[in-house]
Amino acid sequence: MLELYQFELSHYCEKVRLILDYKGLAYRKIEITPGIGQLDIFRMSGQRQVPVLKDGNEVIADSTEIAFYLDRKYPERPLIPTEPQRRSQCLILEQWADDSVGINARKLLISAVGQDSTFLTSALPSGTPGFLRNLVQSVPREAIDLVGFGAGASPDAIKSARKEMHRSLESLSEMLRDQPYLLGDQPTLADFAVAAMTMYVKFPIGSYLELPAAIKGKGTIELINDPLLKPFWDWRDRLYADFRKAPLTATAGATSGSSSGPTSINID
Ligand SMILES: N[C@@H](CCC(=O)N[C@@H](CS)C(=O)NCC(=O)O)C(=O)O
Repeated sequence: MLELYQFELSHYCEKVRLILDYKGLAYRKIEITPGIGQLDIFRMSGQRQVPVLKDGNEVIADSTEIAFYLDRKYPERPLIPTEPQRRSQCLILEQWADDSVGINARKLLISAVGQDSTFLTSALPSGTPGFLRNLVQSVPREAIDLVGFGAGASPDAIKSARKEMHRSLESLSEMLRDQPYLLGDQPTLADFAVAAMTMYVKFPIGSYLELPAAIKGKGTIELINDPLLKPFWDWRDRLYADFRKAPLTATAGATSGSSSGPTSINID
């Protein structure tokens, strides 16, 4: 069976999970502990980031490389159009989603954490004792803002990330006005990249991810509730309902001693 080495709360990993589900490929998730668990990832793939996909003896790192690999090896339900113009549009949109939407979404997550401490505790491993959870919940707002500064998310940066994200979601809503998917009648890699990269803007509501109930459907309120962006959120809900599957198998622990529940993401 395919093995996905991942962080449950990583949007790049979510992109690969969406793709695997769309293609109907069964896979086992292996949750990696940030830091120590990444040593195994380095040994396996020559780099430290997740997602990494293992298919027999093949090891593939990077969500885009994984998408190309899966389309080559499992051509049923293709992701990347073959017609040159649509192919270029698909790849440009995917790259934009990874680079621009994904990075702004990370900044917005930092801001959401500052506004609602549920986000912070939800990033803790599932076995974290209650007293530690309470301690984290009581971290003052100023301390969280400081961490945000450290991660390159000053209040100004968050403000412009919100503005850029609004503009992006508005354009995407416009693209979806007369067609069901970003490039026409069939979903492509562009749809799955955009859907995954907006995970931190609004966490999916269904039980697709191992998320605490308290943060499902939550995110950046202004962007979730803006009626102008409704076509975008309707499209994402439909994409999840039609293609994303609820987890089939329990999360397995990696050899390096990873936890079995969602673990914290590493915000660069
Ligand atoms: N370009 C990569 C980005 C992967 C990435 O940034 N992964 C993050 C998790 S969201 C990671 O592994 N961070 C840990 C680290 O950089 O040490 C892809 O598309 O897969």
